[in-house]
Amino acid sequence: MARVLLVQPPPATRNKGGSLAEPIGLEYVAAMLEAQGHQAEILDAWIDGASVEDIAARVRKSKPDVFGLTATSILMPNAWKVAQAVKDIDPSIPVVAGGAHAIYEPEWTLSDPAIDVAIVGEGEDAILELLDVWGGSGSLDDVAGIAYRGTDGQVVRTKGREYTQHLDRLPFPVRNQRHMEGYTLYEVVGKRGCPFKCTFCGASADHRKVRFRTPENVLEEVTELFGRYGKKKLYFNDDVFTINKQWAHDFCDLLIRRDLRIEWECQTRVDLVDSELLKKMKAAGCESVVFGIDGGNQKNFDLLKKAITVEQAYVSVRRAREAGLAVWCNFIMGYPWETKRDLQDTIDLARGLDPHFARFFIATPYPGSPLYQSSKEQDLILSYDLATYSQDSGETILKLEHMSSRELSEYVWRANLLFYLRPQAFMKAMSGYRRQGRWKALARAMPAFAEYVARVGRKASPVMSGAVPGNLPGERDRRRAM
Ligand code: B12
Ligand code: SF4
Repeated sequence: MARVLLVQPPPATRNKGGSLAEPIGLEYVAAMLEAQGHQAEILDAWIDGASVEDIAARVRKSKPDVFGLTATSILMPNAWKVAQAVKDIDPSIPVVAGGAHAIYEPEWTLSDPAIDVAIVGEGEDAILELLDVWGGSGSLDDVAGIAYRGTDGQVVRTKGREYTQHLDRLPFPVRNQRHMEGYTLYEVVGKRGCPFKCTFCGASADHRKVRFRTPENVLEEVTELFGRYGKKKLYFNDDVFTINKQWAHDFCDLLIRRDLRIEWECQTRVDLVDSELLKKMKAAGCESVVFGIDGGNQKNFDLLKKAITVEQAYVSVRRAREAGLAVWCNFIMGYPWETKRDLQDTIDLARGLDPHFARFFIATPYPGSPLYQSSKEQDLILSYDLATYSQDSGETILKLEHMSSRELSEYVWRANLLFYLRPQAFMKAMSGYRRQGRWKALARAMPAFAEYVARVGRKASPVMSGAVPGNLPGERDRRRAM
């Protein structure tokens, strides 16, 4: 039996790139470890408000046999700091890192010698095999889907690991009471993978085959979750919730039949919904839906390989509103080739679609995405310091062909103002809050929203963080202070 400490490192910057989100990858890994008789403990530095020193203190106290980290690219600089702190305490503790950065950039992940192994794919089975190796049986070479530093210091990638085909076989994520009280929403993963190839997205790089849990299995997890920690809104982490409409229908039918009155939110694509499905989602408790629009005109949709049309965007946003859902639309501005006309098209499209909420992000070449690859090849990336990928500064890290970084920030700033400073947008945002039953959340978010407006006013960073609808800026900071 091994004792494993699993850690989500502290957020890198003030704009933590989202919300207080459950480190669900770690929770899945912990579940598999516990199911096989190991002991796993999760330290989520975001919700625990833990610094690198706090994590080091925990390592000193609990002396784990193995130390695991999860990180997207923007979290990687802090993951390296944490890994170094562990090695300073005891260099013999194996340190393994998983998550998006390890999947897409294992060599980069291992560029800091404090990390011993990168998990290149799913981690539930890989960690068990690693424990066998570190327990004395077999060698790292035999563990599929990892990368490690060989004796000559060179990174060795082992053969690829098959993605888990039958997701129902995975034990439900391990959560703990204190953390669950803090999260604004509970996160659930109904399916894994996405077959689309949007060029700005990491998920498109490994063309993961979509695999589904059965609706019954998802509901069993949710029932258990509510039984243990009380009822809360759910957020489906699935890349595209309605990727298979039949699955979405079956899931909603089940919720309606069982009359569980669960409130939930999800993200999907404008080409994969219709009125019947959207109405059924609403009847099954869905309160809001996030559409990734990501561009402002057909030229950009095509360049981005979005595989959607402007018309589909109009039709689906309208249908979602008509179904009674609060609608969020995400936009990305500042692809290297974009002209000021393109940016104006994005602003016009946002206003024309008229969702309840719109978020405008600055195009960022996240490692793993085709945008990263092409920008790197064309020497368009201004910074490889991952801490700068958080959009915190409001400056782009891409070389823009048709404008300066400052001009782009101003367009993003203008997009927010022109979208929200319309009487109907204000009314809509209010009705969005009402539909989501979020009056308390609104009250809590107000001071942070005022801070955000002030920030925009100072032109410090026009990017509104809070990637999950329930988590407007401020909610997570409030919780961190707890
Ligand atoms: C839902 C989601 C979110 C949610 C919540 C995420 C969360 N709970 O942490 C929200 C909306 C908050 C969010 C925010 C952001 N996200 Co996001 N997100 C996702 C999404 C769609 C699903 C993540 C998920 O739940 N996966 C399911 C779990 C089970 O998988 P997993 O986390 O990968 O974990 C498995 C393995 O990686 C491995 N593993 C992971 N950690 C560890 C650790 C150990 C020790 C081991 C052994 C194994 C292991 O085992 C796990 C089980 O198999 C992914 C896309 C994707 N399909 O991965 C993007 C994705 C991860 N996000 C991305 C980005 C860019 C962001 C933001 C920066 C966006 C922004 N501009 O604000 C922020 C950053 C947040 C952060 N943590 O730093 C990128 C990351 C790209 C990159 N190179 O880093 C992705 C890949 C999508 C994309 N656009 O490219 N995100
Ligand atoms: S943006 Fe969405 S649809 Fe496109 S590849 Fe990424 S997860 Fe898939």
